[in-house]
Amino acid sequence: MARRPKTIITCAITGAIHTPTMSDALPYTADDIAGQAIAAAEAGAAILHLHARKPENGAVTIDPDDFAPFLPRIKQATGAVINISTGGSLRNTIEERIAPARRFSPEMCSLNMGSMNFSFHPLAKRYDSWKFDWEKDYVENSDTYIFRNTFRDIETVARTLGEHRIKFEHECYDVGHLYNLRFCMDAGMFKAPIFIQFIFGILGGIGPEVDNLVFMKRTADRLFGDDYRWSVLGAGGAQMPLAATAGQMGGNVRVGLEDSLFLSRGKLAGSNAEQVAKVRRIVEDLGCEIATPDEAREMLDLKGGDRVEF
Ligand code: KMH
Ligand code: ZN
Repeated sequence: MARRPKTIITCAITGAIHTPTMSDALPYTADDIAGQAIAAAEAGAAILHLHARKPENGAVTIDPDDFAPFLPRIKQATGAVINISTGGSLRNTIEERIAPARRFSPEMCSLNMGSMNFSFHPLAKRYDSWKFDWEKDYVENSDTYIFRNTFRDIETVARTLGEHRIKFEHECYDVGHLYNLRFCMDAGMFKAPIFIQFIFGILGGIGPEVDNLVFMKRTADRLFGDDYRWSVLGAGGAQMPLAATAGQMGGNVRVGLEDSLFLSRGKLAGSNAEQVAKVRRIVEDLGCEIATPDEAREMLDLKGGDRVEF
């Protein structure tokens, strides 16, 4: 039997959905983002997907100056691949959203493959009081957001960041996004192997059922053949169950407090590293080996940690 490829664990450390009220573990100071990212890498994450937060109140920020205090610290302490989000806060232009990646030229960046509703407003009902002023409005008003990722936006990201030889984490929240990606590949925007993050359970995207994962994978097989690697992100309670399914199917997995604040049903995770350790156990129990950062670099054809600008 052919050897199974190793499993790449991505950990998304803080994101732009959850707020400090929702969990004391959600990192938002540079010290905490760096510390949790380093611990996640030590626990087995080969790729660290990073957003920034304002250190005084945890608000989402895409100011490159807010990434500057933690990127070099993470690089110096780990060999992990650093992936900078271009998702922003759902309120920014694409030029603003790619500013951190342009400045720091990481090995990887996220690239969202379609425009959509992207809402987490139901979370607001769970809290009577909030730690910081901005949180309630931010969460409640997410039912008015359109997450804009037009073909022109995608082309801008591909052209601007492609010059930096950045590899993209193509975030696909529904089957149509796979077809958008095929169209962009045919237009010459991306080079194989591409890396697709199948995303399930975001309100506005496809639901977190195993049937949907099988369908996304089958569709991607048809559209991309051997030209792609894939990973699974299940939002909220779907995180670990879908990671286990992806592990069984030979895929890669993404965890982290950006995607779920929980370790298991009703139990908040104490840190990102706890989630990484758990998914690592699951993957290893299934008979798979996890990939080191250098193995992930080879599998995804990355430019190398010595070619970043931080
Ligand atoms: N929070 C994830 C569902 C991005 O950073 O570009 C999507 C995400 C977007 O990771
Ligand atoms: Zn993100």
